[in-house]
Amino acid sequence: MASIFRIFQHGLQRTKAGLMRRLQAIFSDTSAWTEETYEQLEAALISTDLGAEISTRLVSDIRDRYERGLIATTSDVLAVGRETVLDLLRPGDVPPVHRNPDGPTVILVVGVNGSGKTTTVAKLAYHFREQGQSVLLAAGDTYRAAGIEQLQIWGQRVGCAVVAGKQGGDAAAVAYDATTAAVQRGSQVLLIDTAGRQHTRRGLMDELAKTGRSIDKALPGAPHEVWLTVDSSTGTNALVQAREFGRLFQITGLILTKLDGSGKGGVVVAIRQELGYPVRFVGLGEALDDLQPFDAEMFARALFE
Ligand SMILES: Nc1nc2c(ncn2[C@@H]2O[C@H](COP(=O)(O)OP(=O)(O)OP(=O)(O)O)[C@@H](O)[C@H]2O)c(=O)[nH]1
Ligand SMILES: [Mg+2]
Repeated sequence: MASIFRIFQHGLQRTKAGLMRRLQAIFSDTSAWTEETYEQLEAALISTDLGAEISTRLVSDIRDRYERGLIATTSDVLAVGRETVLDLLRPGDVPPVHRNPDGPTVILVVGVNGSGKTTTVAKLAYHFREQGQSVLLAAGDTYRAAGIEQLQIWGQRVGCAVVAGKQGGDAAAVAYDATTAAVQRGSQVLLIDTAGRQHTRRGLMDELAKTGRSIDKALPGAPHEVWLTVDSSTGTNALVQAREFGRLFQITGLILTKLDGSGKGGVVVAIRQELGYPVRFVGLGEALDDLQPFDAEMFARALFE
């Protein structure tokens, strides 16, 4: 298996390549750093979607160190970037995943259309199976044609049973049945897929809240974790989505999908900084083993080393 660092490096290569190209252009023929250098540097950082606030702060930190004669090269700039990003991700403050000691740990996966919920549920199933845990899946997307079938196909691939209802049926009822089934079967993890919904659609958001309540009815205290999938390429809109879903549930983690395809890996840091939600996993490709537990240090190194 490739080392975790290599996996992050690979997944972040577009973000990194874009950043390096800009940094080289800025520093290749710059003997003394000027106002223009800092402006370009800020633009380069913003292009990774680190966000304006973090980018500005990073640049002023770099400027300060340069003026005090502490740094002088591109690799010094990268080192400051790495250090700052790691600091902002606060890996030491990420609470462990809430596990239910007396039964299934129920994890509800929510997010806007196409953000990667269903494939993430499959990848998570694979992850927990690899850890030797018994996993049950729930096809809570009763809206989209083929939404149920898509999860069933994944279930077969991973070797997990899937609780499903009818298309057009009541998603909250499926979630209730699946939770009851997970208890009866003695499953260790229940992963519940949900229909994609725009955070601006009130009716659909209410239905999601109802799904949450029916899970709690089937197993008081559940869901134990609510994970929001966010497509990393959505940039700052990811912040809006996270905020809106956060009104329905206490979001306990984020899953940043499609980091491999976007040049905007910095959004991970912006969300952590603004909303405090910890990143649990990142999606670095389409294969089952392309979902990686988030590692702040590997992330910071892959971006800036
Ligand atoms: N490259 C890459 N593709 C991904 C990743 N995660 C998901 N995808 C792709 O994104 C597309 C949408 O994924 P789904 O899992 O169907 O998304 P969803 O949120 O369930 O979509 P809806 O149910 O329609 O709301 C699929 O083609 C996935 O293969 C990732 O981390 N990297
Ligand atoms: Mg889906």
